[in-house]
Amino acid sequence: MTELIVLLGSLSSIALIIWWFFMKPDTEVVAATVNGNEQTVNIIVSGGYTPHKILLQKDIPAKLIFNRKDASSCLEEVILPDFGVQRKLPVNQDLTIEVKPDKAGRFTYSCGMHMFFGEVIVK
Ligand SMILES: [Cu+2]
Repeated sequence: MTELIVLLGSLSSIALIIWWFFMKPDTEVVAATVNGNEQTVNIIVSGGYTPHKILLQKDIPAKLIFNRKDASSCLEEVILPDFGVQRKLPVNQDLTIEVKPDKAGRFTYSCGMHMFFGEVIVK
């Protein structure tokens, strides 16, 4: 019986992974607005992150302005591990997270439970 539960559990995880990587609609990359030596981008947090992928210019300090519309506790925290950021997001308020994109690459960020993901692309 336990084996059956474990098997069903693994099958549903596999199904979730397949859905996540191959079937989830991919949103477009949104570039931050550069203004002098600063770039900003607004991210709406509601059932995930919109835009889902953010493009930042390398070596320009960036302000990621998160506005959480979703009161579910799942999205109350955002983690950007590559930038050493872990912050609580207030509901219906802008919260600015400042990062220094000094390395080119693709960096994943997520909610505190690693359920919703977004991506910061630095070029
Ligand atoms: Cu979550």
